[in-house]
Amino acid sequence: MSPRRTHAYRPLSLRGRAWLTAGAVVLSTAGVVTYATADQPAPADGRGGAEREPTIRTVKLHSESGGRKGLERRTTGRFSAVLVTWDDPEAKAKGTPEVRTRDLESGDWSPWQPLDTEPNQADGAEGERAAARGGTGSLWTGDSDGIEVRVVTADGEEAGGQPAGMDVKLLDPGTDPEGGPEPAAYAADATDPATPPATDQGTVPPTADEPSAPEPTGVSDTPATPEVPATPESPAITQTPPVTSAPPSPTPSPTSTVPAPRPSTVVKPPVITQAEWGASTEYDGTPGYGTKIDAAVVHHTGMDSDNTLSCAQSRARLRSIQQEHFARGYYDIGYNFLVDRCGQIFEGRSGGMDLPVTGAHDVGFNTNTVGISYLGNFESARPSRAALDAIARIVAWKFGMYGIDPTGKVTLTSGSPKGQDGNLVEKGTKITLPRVFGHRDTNATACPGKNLYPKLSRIAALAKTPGISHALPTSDYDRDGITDLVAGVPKANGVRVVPGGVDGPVTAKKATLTQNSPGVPGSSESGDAFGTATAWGDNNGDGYADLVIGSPGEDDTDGHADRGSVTVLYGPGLASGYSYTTTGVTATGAKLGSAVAVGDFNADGKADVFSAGTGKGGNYNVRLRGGATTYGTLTSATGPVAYLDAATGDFNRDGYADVALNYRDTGGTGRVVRFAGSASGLTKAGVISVKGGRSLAVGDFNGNGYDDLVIGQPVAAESGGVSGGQLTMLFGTSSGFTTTGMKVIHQNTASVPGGNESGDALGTSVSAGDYDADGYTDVLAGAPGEDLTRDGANRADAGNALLLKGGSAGLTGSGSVAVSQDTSGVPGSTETGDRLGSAVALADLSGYGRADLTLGADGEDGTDGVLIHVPSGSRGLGFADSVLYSRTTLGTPSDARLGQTLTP
Ligand SMILES: [Ca+2]
Ligand SMILES: [Ca+2]
Ligand SMILES: [Ca+2]
Ligand SMILES: [Ca+2]
Repeated sequence: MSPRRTHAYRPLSLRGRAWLTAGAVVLSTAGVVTYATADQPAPADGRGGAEREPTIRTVKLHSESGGRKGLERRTTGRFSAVLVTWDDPEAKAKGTPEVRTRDLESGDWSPWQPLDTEPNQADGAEGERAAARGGTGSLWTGDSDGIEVRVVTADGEEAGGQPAGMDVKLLDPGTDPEGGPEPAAYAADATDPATPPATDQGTVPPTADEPSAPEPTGVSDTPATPEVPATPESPAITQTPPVTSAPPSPTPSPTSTVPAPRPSTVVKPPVITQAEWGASTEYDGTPGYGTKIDAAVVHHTGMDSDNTLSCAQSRARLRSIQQEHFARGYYDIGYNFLVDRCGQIFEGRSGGMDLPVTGAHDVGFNTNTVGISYLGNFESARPSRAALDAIARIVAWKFGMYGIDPTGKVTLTSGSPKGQDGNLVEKGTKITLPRVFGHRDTNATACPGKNLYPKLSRIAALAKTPGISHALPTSDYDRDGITDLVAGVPKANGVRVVPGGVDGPVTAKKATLTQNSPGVPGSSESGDAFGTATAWGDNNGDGYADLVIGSPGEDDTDGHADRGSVTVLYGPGLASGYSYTTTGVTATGAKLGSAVAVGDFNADGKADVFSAGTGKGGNYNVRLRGGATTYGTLTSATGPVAYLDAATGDFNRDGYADVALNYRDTGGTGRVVRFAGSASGLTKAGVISVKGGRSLAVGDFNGNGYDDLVIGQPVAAESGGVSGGQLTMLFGTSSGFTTTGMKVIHQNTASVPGGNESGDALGTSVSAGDYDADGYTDVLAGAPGEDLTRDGANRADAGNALLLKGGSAGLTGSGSVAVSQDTSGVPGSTETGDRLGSAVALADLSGYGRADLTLGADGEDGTDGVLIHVPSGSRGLGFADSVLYSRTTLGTPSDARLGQTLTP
């Protein structure tokens, strides 16, 4: 084993910011205040440090000759977002207000960043009140303690003639609220009391229900409220502008009458409430209500800096947007809902998520619409699949209260004059629009951005699918916005859970789960193979990912050896849940839990569990939430099949999650069987015409909204194809998979690094994720049998992995990258038998929207095994920031073959 690094690192998305470095000059002149920086830096994710209340500081800009306005560099209190405001709402800044800020941690000054003017979008009385001041939108700066402001023309000259009363508001969103639900008490799931006779396929009714997770508790009803801190003595510091009274509203006329909530035909998606994201409840007014919901208006926040946030920072960003909206005179945050790229949904404006609360997001059209904003600038960024799905779920739930067709059209009447704050439609004039439209359809704005706007029809179509009530896929058990890593160590009957973090997986918070862990059902016995297969999904519908773990070597208490079992552990505690075993097939040797997958097959809002076993010709078990089980065999053979792997997605885009299952039949041929979700559950749809292999992954490789399948086929004798292994990609369609446009990729494919050699075993492992945030799912595939030459010597089975890019034509060889321990920056070096690529995961473990590479090498360090994490950031793959997790790092036993299995 060669030298390795286990240093901490920061992802490229942070490191890559090309901040100009300059001395932290603090200018102090008469009447100008420099702030003391007494605040202690806290972690970037706002957790774990000292609690801080949200605060807003206002600093007046200086008047300079010729009516120029600005602010010299100065040290300030801590803030994370800024906006510039001025007295006359009708006035416009001459040119563009720009800021530079000093990073709290590094002390580096940022380059100049523009602030976009954002017209007030409120109507009626709120509009009158909000019209008291002009201003820009808020810019997320990251944790900062210094500011410099200027207003410049396009050629960079400071511009004169600026509006009176210009100031900059420094927004400190404070820390995330503490608290979360207590782990559910463990209760064992009842075993099916009457096992039906063994048949090829069958169903059993639900037995005892799974224990349900508690409602979130411990969340304060009165979270931290924004306060203006004790201000240094200076006339330059003022409080947020006082609330002014507003005259009665003209049309449209939201009322203060609170309507009765209406039930929806669609299950409510998991929403992070105002209390959970730490909203202020010091509202500046009382939002009114419409009478119904007619349409959804989709927005983006439009700031490039929002594209650089981790989803772990979304809660803080929401608090800063609420602070901005307060500062601009709104009653509360203007949007009704917000989403982020990870698919987290946040409650926006208060007043009742299930009511037609009038927002402040689209002047003239705030009444009887729901405003949904996606954090980010989608003029530049590409929307994520998770976010589009989340928006569709909100639309469907809200529309389901009123029986509205999301793909229909609606005629709306403008309630504010044309030209007011960008409104395009004269007051009283009717306009016919899609039920899901963009802000730019009614306002002179680019919002929701050129990359999101074309997706609105897809959002509407998704919202209309019969399976729209589906649980949102999640791999985030602690609900901090970041996918969490799981490494199965079945030889040691355990799994390691390493939570994601803004700087990558947080090994200090790693957890070891075995059947002897508190709250985990069963007990650990030699040969259980607990951890052979693992999958994330939200089984109890509380928004926290739950972990499903297969133990194919588990014996039952009646003496059936290797019957196998499946354990479900609820997030965030992973210390409660239930387990179950086979139904309906011969018990001994069934080995249930050889493969598992989690998806909402019947789209009731709670994810269900699919599992399969190798025994008895292969068998499967579909357990819907609530316990109803269907089961069957894979083949008519009596001997064992091999190499099970399951993956889930929505191949026909009907909203119901589907499953693909790989096995090698008793004749030695690889097969893939497709299962289709529907309102009644998951049913076996048949073996597909393309041969199987040893691994499967699902993603939307061509970005058309249908999930596609990639089959890893490492062994020619099982799959056909080339001797060194290959990948076969099939497109999903409205009727399932099609071989039309099917792609086969191997190391002799054009643009793919390396060359095909017998025994490379490319496709032993595959995983799907979007590593470059272009909206197309990419694939990471392991070739643990790849021999590599280092220092003139052949290193047999050193192993490597291939990263293949998705695009409008799906996966091709174009742009593919090979990664091994000889890649510059990757820890260690290639050695005989390392088997890098024994398992792979392509998952965003830092929340920046780019999937990182996690590679298992189960033959490294003898048979101890290791994991290697290669982050992906805005500058590309961060090989130099790769980290190796050894047996010592993760606390696995020796010879346990860490790196044998990874989730997803
Ligand atoms: Ca997480
Ligand atoms: Ca859950
Ligand atoms: Ca489906
Ligand atoms: Ca991609």
